[in-house]
Amino acid sequence: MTTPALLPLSGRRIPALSPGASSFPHHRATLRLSEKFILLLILSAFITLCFGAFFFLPDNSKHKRFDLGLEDVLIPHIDAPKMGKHAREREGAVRVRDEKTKGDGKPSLRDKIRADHERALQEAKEKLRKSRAELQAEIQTEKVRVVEELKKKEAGPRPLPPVPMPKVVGVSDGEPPEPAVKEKRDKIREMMKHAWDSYRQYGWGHNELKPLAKKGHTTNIFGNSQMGATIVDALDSLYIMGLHEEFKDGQEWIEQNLDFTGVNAEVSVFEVNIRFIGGLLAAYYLSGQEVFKLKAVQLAEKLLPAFNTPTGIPWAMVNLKSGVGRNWGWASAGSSILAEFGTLHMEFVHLTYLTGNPVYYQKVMHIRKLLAKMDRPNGLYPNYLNPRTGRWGQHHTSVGGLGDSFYEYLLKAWLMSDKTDTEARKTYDDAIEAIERHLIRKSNGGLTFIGEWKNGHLERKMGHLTCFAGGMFALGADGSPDDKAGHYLQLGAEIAHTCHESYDRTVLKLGPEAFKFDSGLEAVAVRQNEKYYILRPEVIETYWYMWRFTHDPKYRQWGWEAAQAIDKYCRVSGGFSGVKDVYSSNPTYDDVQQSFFLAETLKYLYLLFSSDDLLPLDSWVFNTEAHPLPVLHLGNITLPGSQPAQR
Ligand code: DMJ
Repeated sequence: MTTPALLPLSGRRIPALSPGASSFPHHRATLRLSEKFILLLILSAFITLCFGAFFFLPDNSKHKRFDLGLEDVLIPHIDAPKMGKHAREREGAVRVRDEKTKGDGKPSLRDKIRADHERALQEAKEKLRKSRAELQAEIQTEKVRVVEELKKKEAGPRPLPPVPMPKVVGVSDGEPPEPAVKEKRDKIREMMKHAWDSYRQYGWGHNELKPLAKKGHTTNIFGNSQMGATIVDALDSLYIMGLHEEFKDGQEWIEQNLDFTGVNAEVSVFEVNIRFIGGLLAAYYLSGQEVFKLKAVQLAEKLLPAFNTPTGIPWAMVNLKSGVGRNWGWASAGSSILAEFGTLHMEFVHLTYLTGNPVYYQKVMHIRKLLAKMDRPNGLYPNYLNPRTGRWGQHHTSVGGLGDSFYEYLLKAWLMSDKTDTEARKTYDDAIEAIERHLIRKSNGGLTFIGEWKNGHLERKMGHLTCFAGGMFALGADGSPDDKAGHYLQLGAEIAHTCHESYDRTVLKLGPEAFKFDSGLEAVAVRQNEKYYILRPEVIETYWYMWRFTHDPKYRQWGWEAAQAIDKYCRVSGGFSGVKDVYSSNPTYDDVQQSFFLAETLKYLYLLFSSDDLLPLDSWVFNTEAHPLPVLHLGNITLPGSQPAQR
């Protein structure tokens, strides 16, 4: 090894040494006095320096450069000048924030960071005390954990706990014995195929179809995203109609494309619940295919942030990605809508049943409890409730839009629990009693109608949406208080009749969106913007329930009239479209094939011409989008988070 030339101590250059030679000149064994003195001086200066450093430099754990954050603590050997740009910027930022938090009584950011640093230093010291073997074992365990986590991520979501499949009966067939009825049923099946095939061809993957433009249709209720709403909504109809190829196609699309991770869309909680979660759960129960259950649960998780409000009443809309919720701008005083937050119970109870996660059940029970505590003007539920204050908004009560399915779900919660949820039944009975007293009237021409309560007076107008109530009254007749079953069945029949009149008094034999009972008018629309028909199901839904409970042939007759009118006036080469004026013999189209046309309208028509053993009503309860969910015999099941059922 070559030793570098020594620097002259006295100004005289010492000759360079040859390789292998000692570093000291051999001709002189001792140092001169002056040289000794200089060496001593250097040595004493060095000792003083070390001594000073030991006593006077700040404690390591308090050193400024440790105020940078955890990663700096974990690499404490990095000197400040070697810090990266970001670390330096962060150091500055921390200092500024520290200044801001000083003197407010709370532990300063600096204290918190210091505590973190000390903990990390302690951990580091402990690590250093460990033997090499122990450290290697720890590293190995950590490696295994990371690999496991990666595997889990690749394998997708955690499998759900196995739960017994509730009794599922009558999921197919239902062929009617009479050939004439079978012929009608076949026609409905053909209409379903036309609607589906057209969507398959022109709108596949979009939420809905524009049957005239022959392209996909997006709506704001699904955040203008492409979530395949028609596929999910139509699945169970396809299944019960025996359209198995189509069902398989839909299932494949769902398996490959229905993924909510990272979907940056602000969706309606209500619509996603009734169409997507309801549709997926029904498809799962009918077909037994796990994928539908998994997708329903994944989506439900994304809706949960909507409940993060001061009262627990959910926002109307939630962004699936950020979880940020808000209400419709048009809703009274920033309110949530009764028919929206009140139409979650059926699906959420099933979600808790299938996942073992009590959160869904708790969310809907919390809503129920909160409502039970509130004063109700005249015993009526206003349509608007502010989720921040927990106060009612405008006093507007309706059994149609904004209110409708809240009442429906009270009754169906009771039915779905195998009639054990008596609290729901009682709430339904009380609500219906108030509705009958304040909203239901007979017109001069003898038509029973359900009006709307607006700021202290009754508006004598009924919506197409309200027509579902005929079916609801019939469904709730059995089990009504004071043995009023006959009364409610009769009320259902009267509403069915009125709604049929609203169809029969038009040119197209299709019902308008809203109709009046005022100034000599009976069951007809007045305003131009109430004359449209958008393939809605409610009137046919009521015909079907009435048929099941009475077997009066007029309901099949009325249903057939409606089916023929739809086929004649709404059918186009690219599917089915809504029409803008049911009183015009030359109607224009709205160019939308609604997903509920496949989920509800065609399903109820098909069931109307099927035998009663297809989806029998003692085993199935239809959600508000006509997705059948099986009765959960809660007498035998205790939902996590619930009390055992009382009979
Ligand atoms: C459907 O989406 C549901 O029935 C909902 O409850 C209200 N109405 C539409 C169809 O008209």
